[in-house]
Amino acid sequence: MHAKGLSSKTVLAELKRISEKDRRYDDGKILCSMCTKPHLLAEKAYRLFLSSNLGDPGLFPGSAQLEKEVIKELATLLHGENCVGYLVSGGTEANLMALLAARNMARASQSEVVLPESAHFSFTKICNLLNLKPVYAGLDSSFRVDSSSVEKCISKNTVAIVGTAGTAELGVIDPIDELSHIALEHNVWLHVDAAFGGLVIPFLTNAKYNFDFNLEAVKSITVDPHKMGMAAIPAGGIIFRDSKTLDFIKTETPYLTDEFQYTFVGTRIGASAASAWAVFKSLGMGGFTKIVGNCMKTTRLLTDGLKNASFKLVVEPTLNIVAFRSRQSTKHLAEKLWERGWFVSYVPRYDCIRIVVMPHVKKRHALAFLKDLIKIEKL
Ligand code: 0PR
Repeated sequence: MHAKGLSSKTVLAELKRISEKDRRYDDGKILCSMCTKPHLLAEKAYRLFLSSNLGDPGLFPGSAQLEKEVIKELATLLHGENCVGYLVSGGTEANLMALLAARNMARASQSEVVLPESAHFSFTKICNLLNLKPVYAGLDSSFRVDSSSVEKCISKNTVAIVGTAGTAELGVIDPIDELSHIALEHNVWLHVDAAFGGLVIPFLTNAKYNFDFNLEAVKSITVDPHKMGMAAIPAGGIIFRDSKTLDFIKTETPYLTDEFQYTFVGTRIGASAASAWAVFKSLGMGGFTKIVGNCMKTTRLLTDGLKNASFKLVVEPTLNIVAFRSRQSTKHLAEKLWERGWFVSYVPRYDCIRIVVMPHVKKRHALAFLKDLIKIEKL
């Protein structure tokens, strides 16, 4: 640290210079991210609530109200009108809180969780933290979890089954209705990781999927405003069907303004709640439907372009995620794309390039990408 502080002008100039090293969503070249440029109102709302802390809600009742209202919006969207929940740091913490509740409620001696092979890597961290044994179920030919494999994985130690509504790598939706039957039959907790899909699937106009609290066995859902919700980071969401389950995750907070906390993170930014609240109010169902519709249109434009250029899709996209392979080395192609400023993911599990068509990826970016891709592949 400097002995004497620098002037604001110097500090800001330095920050500006360093910030230029970061990639910008506006360039339309970040194709590997599930986050996007926050909605303009999200940014403004964030600034208004910058110093509020949801970890001590007695001091910030306004922010606490916003959190409640955002959770209510999310729960209603997912057909869980009487559900409860919290805004957390992201999908990882949301999944953690769900499995913590399931594990503590079941009280098995050696707890196991049945996970699709395609589950997000956050579950590896969570199993490690909660001392849960992951038991992996296989996928079917369309990369959805195979429900007969899930059923075979269940034992007397199973505390939860997880299904994903919008997998991170391919955007596939597991057959949550089938998982719900299995969970009911075996009386185990069903958690749905809809971190990404939870704010996409309800707005699809030409396909309907049953994946939420409409299904009786679904006890908890992860749904993240900081992904397709266009809220500022960090804004994850965990929703529980039943308020009684909160007893299994509560921690006493002896000297704070609230008696208990129900999240892993203690000090939580109230600005996240304000930013999600602003987006929901400003866009409404109509606004989200339009944004998701545009993402899906761009997704189709990309898939058609890829097919015309003889690239092979791993699977037809369900959501706004495209996965494809090159005729030569896909990994090498991904590296060449990065060198030329196209930021794509290479997914080793499927030996494919993944593109997430977030709202910042416009039609013109997709067309420019296709043009460059065809050139780059020939190099
Ligand atoms: N569940 C699913 C289905 C996810 O896709 C993700 C994150 C998580 C849980 C975990 O969420 P948090 O990262 O909020 O804890 N999916 C993205 C991914 O792994 C996260 C991401 C976002 C990665 C932006 C890169 C990036 O630039 O692809």
